Amino acid sequence: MAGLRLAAAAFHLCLLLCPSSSLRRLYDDEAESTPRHGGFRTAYHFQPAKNWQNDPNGPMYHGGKYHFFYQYNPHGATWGTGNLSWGHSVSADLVSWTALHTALDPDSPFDANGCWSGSATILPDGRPAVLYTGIDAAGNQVQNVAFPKNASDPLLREWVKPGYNPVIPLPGDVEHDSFRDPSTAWRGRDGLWRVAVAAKLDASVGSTLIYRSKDFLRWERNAAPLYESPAAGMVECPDLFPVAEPGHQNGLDYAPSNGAARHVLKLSVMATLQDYYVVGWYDDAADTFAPAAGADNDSRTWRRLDYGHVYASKSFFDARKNRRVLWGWANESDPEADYVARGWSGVQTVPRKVWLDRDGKQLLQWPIEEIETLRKKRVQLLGTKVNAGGVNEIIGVAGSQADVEVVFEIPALEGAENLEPNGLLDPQKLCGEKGASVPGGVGPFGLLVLASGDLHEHTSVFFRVFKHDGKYKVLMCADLTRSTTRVDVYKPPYGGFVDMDIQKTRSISLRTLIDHSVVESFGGGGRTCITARTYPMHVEMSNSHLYMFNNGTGSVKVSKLEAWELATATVNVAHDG
Ligand code: DQQ
Repeated sequence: MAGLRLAAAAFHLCLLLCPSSSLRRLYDDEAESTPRHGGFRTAYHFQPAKNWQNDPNGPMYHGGKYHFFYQYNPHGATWGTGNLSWGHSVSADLVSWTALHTALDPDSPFDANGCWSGSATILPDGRPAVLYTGIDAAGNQVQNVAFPKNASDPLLREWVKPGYNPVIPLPGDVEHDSFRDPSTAWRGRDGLWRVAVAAKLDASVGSTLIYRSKDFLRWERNAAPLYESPAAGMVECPDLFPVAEPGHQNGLDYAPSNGAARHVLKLSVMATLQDYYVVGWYDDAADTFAPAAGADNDSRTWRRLDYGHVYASKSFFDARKNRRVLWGWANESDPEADYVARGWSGVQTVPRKVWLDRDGKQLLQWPIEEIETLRKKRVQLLGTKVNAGGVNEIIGVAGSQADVEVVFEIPALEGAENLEPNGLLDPQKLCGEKGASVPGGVGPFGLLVLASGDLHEHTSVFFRVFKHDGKYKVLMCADLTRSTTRVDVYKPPYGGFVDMDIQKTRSISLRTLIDHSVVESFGGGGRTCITARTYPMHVEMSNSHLYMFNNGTGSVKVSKLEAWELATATVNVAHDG
């Protein structure tokens, strides 16, 4: 029987976390897993067979297939060495992917120095079009259009770039290198197309411009930008999308909007490489977006889409399942020489379904249900306790390729630590100061993943409850500081607050997807997400382990824990369509 066991080899962690008397063996299973050969390469996250990838581009559902394009360097594992192309893969289920030839390559005067990010739009006749940024022969950023050569090819293998490109040249008030990343286009009540493009105006004001068009070919700039703020600098990869009523999980495609429909605006802040979003109202008469009351215009004050290592995210409406699906790029965190030696760099998050929480203020994000088709061996525990100082091993699933869902119940909140008045300002710093090894009141409790048997290496994903201004605040952390014994990789503590009423719920859920070098976590039902890249050294010699721990003063009840070992998906195995 699979299940939980005492962290027999937990000596090193317990020096930090717990009195050894508190460790408990619940039940045991000796099932061991064989580490997947190939080190840090992922088993079910999207990666091309080799080379560099960064931003997700033009995801769409068309003709019964999902298409995913991505920033790709066909010549190597770094961004800088080549002029970027659009990689292209297709899938029936967003889990298994077949690689096709690149869709766009930098071979025309209007994109001679690179085919940068962009998006797909399904035209009224069902034909897809992509708008993308070309770095032209003079080094200017311009916006181009491309269409499938043969729209009835089910794989849309070849793409044609009309000679009349660029369709949107560089405007006079924008620097040559600050004009890019067209969004999916949508139509307003006047029947005109709109597209959002990132630009830095007058060398300093980070903006999202709106262009309008009758025919998808000739585009005119709207006088008012959709967004502008001098504070955050250049903001890339804009994504504006409508959301259903709070609490409704269905996604919406673009529809004419009179300002009464809630939309989400997501921007990627270049200075911090972080994605932020805000809920607000978009009006297609003026082409303006009003963030909900109380939201500042500086995008850096908005909610983070992911408090870890995710950038340049992009969503699309999935007509097959009537949902909105979002992807984001998770870059490597080890030195360039290492990923060059591996021959690949960059992964995409798992596709996430996104919808608006009941509070109307925040998104909920959750791995698409198709990921669950990979679940195989399962461990389930109901009504377990993790005592103060306890570290319990979850055994029976391969710790390097797993999906773990756990619900922690908190019997008493009274012991929560006090948070100083400005403690809410920097959750990442707080996670650094109050790591898993710092005993608390209510928490820290959570998971230790990708752990070596002696716990020398482990990534901790955990919660800690604070008292602040008469209320309780839940902090979620993913701490990489002990994730690897290597010193030359970026291994910060990541953190974000979970916007929920813990006093009411008295419980909090955590789902963590573990995939060799990715730890992707969803706290509080997907209110707070943290994606981390990690490079544990023990995987060369031994299996990775999985633990639950509690380093608070009171015990925590685990009302439900389910952990699955995940099968390896067929993702772009060497094959070129
Ligand atoms: N990456 C692309 C740009 C975009 C940036 C170039 C964001 O189009 O602004 O690879 O990561």
